[in-house]
Parts: sequence; structure tokens; C-alpha cells
Amino acid sequence: MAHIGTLFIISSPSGAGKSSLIRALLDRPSTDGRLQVSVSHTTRDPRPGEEDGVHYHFVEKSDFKTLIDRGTFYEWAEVFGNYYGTSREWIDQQLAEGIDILLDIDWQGARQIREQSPGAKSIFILPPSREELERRLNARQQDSADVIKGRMAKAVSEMSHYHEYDYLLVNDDFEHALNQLSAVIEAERANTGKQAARYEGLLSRLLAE
Ligand SMILES: Nc1nc2c(ncn2[C@@H]2O[C@H](COP(=O)(O)OP(=O)(O)O)[C@@H](O)[C@H]2O)c(=O)[nH]1
Ligand SMILES: [Mg+2]
Repeated sequence: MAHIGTLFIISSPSGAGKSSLIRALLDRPSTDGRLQVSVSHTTRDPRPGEEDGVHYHFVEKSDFKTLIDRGTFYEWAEVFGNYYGTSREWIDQQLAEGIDILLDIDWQGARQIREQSPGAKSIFILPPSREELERRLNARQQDSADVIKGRMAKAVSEMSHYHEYDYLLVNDDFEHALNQLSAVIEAERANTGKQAARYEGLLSRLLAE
């Protein structure tokens, strides 16, 4: 079956506002179930307020390795000492039904998806300034200067991959960034090949002699 949904990869450093943008995008009435976000597996501990099966599937390292061996993952990577992976089955079902999928994954995962799915579109989100990024990374209290420095270094290393992406957004004005993100997705939905698959019946009626 021809896939008519699109995979959208979204990456950013921690603190660029990616999660808020994704949530706001999914909450838009115009999104209307045509866009879903993939829930990754991770070996990191849940944070307060995070729910298993909603934010992530939280698994032990040994279970993660079993899933790798079974070929469960589209892509997986070690990110800052923990494993993260995107499972294939649910995504393929959604795409086959014409539903677009958002992947909130890092640059390593983005590379693996691009190799396997050349039709995937990738978007990188930057914070508005270095100062603002530092401010957001410091917002969680009680962290030592070393921990904060480490977070900043990780953010810079993630951002250095921006040029591998199809689209680059700056989350300065939230509404503007949200509109741009939405525009990228809408434009891709209007792609001729995808519309032709979606509107096969309409096209054959319109073109009948
Ligand atoms: N490759 C890959 N990266 C992922 C996956 N899920 C999450 N990530 C990335 O892992 C990083 C850490 O995510 P998280 O633990 O939620 O912390 P955050 O930085 O506060 O979002 C982020 O860059 C995510 O985009 C996945 O399934 N595969
Ligand atoms: Mg996250």
C-alpha cells in the first residue's frame, strides 16, 4: 500500500520550546487527528508528571536491547547516557491511513530516518538567543554550575547539526514559530503525489471523458 502520510522529524536542543510547540500544534482544531506524535521508548527515568505510554514508554536497559534485537525500532540512539528509540509498527499503520507523524528525536535518529524514508521532512528549532537558552536551562532549580554547563554544551552540540534539516525555525515569537511549523506541514500535505493518492476517486471523476 502506498504511504500517503508524511514523517516529520522535529529536533532542537533542550530548552528551545519544542515540546510546547508540538503540544500547541496538536491542540489546533485544524489538526483534527490528521497529525499524531510518536511515543518513543526510553531507558531514562520518568520525570515528575510524566506518564508511561503517554510521554514515553519507559523500559529497562535490558528490555530495550531485546527490542533492538527484535527489529522493533525504526531508529534508536544513545542520547546523553540513555537509550531512545522509535518503534516502527504503529507509525507504518498511521502513515498507511494517511495520518502524518511527528517524531521528536535527536540528530542521530534524524539521520537514520532520512536514510530509510527519503520522503521524511525534517525541522530544526532554535532558541531566540544564547542568553534565553541559558535562562531556560537554568530554570530548573538546585543544579550545580557544572550540571548547567554540561546542559549548555549538549545544547550547542545538538544545534551544530541544524544544517542537516530541511527547515530551520527560530522560536522567538511563539505564535509565529507555531504558524511556521503548521505551514510546513500543510504545504507537505498539498504535495501533488500525496494529493493524487488521497484524491484518486475525485481525479478519475474529474478527468472522465
Ligand atoms: N533518536 C531518538 N531521540 C529521541 C527519541 N525520543 C526522544 N529523543 C531525543 O532525546 C533527547 C532527550 O529527550 P528528553 O529526555 O525528553 O529530554 P528533553 O531534552 O527535555 O526533551 C531529545 O533531543 C529528544 O528529541 C527517539 O525515539 N529517538
Ligand atoms: Mg523531550
